[in-house]
Amino acid sequence: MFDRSILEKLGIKEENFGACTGLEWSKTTDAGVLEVHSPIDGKLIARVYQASAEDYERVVQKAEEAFKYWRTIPAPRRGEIVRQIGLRLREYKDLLGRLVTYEMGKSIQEGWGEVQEMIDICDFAVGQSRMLYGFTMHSERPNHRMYEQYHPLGPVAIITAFNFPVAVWAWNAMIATVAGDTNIWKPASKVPLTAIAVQNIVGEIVKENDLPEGLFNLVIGKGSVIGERILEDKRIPLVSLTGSTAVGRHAATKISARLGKYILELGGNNAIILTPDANLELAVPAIVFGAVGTAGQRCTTTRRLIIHESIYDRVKESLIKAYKSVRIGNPLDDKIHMGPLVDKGAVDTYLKALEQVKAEGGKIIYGGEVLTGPGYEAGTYVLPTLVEAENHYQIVQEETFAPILYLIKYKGSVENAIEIHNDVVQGLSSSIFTNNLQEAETFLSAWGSDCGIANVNIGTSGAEIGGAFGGEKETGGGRESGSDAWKAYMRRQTNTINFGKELPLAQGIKFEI
Ligand code: UN1
Repeated sequence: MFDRSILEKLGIKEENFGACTGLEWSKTTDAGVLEVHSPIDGKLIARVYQASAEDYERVVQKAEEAFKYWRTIPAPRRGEIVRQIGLRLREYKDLLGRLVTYEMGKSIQEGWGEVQEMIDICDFAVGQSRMLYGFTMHSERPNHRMYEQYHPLGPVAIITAFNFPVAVWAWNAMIATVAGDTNIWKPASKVPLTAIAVQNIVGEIVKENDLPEGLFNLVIGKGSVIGERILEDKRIPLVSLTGSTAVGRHAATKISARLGKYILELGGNNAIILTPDANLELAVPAIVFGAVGTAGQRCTTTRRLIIHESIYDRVKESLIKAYKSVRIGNPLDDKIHMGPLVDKGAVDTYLKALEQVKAEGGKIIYGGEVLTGPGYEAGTYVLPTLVEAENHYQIVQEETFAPILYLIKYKGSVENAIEIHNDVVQGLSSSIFTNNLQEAETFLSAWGSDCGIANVNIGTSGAEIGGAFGGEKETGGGRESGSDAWKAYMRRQTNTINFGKELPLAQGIKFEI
């Protein structure tokens, strides 16, 4: 069902190289090779020769050189390049979306959605390129003026995860580019081909505009070789990393040791609260999309449902019914809701989590199986699963990247639900379904949800790019994408200018010589 001519149209060969500085690709063949298989049918898509330490060094040098040029270009003109990237992505939306789906396994609707997310952030970044605002302040000294400005930061490393192989790069890279930074992208080794395709698309724009090598760099390589170097590299002032909390903790320690900056977007354990006033006609599809979309492998996936006891049985029955209608299969078919998990390792993780939840007293009420038979030969398709559980179970406290939804009962007021809701270490996304204003506002108040994202009457996943994306606690605290997230990609400078003939000191200090 996957038309292999798409690969050629996106510049992907049978054998590909792992590092690129814009147009020029590395030639290294002895630093390990990735064999990229589709989770859909298990077939080999292509090979990628990983980048070596020398390739990395070349990339960083080019990124540094290009930065010296790029920071001198006016921000709106940097925005013009991003505008062209957005236009080109529109042309490639169908092909790139199909490759995202074939390489990673999310439904084609979500594959296209992911490319749309890239296009949206391009549009956003173009506008932002004329709005890199600082404040002006009133100086306490006569004939003095104070203001602040935002300057480009330097080469920014963007380390992305397999679940959003291209959109998360775009959130970071398009904002970094208008900010005047250069980019070094390390994609997840499970999904290097979509990154190569994007690098080729951006490469066309680099060429057409006579831009220097080093503005957009890609480096596909081992964590132990490339990842560790990035974390320790003083030439990289900012690292934006999406991944597990364990990886983020390690990264933060290393980057902090050199006093570098980081944006971390780590695990979520997102919940939806259903109060007695919830409109279940809205809630049920939102829950199913949130729990089953991307086969439960979004950071924002709905993992816990906190349901008022008075509607618990009704919700449970509606969900079982809805889960029975989820179409699971080849995600390239646009009628399919849920494709495979990313690989067999992810299937093991799914099965182990279910064993554990049963051992802790949980009860599987739907799903819990690996699918077999025609269409499921790859061994990567599972049934989305509903489990009755309690919030304090160890496994419920963890983020399991699989379509497992825990149903948890609460009694009494919304405050009780919020207490359960916040009683996990992660803090990414959250939502409440209610038509009761007091409950909704309590959930959004300072003593409500402790997450970076809190929604009312919509689900936990599928955020728009215009908002700042990220979360609190062990989710890492970083913010990417919209709102004023751009500030993290720039260095801030406060300027005081004396246009008088005296030199008054602040705080009224007298110092005469
Ligand atoms: C992620 O899973 O890392 O809000 C990103 C969403 C998407 C992005 C998720 N816009 O679900």
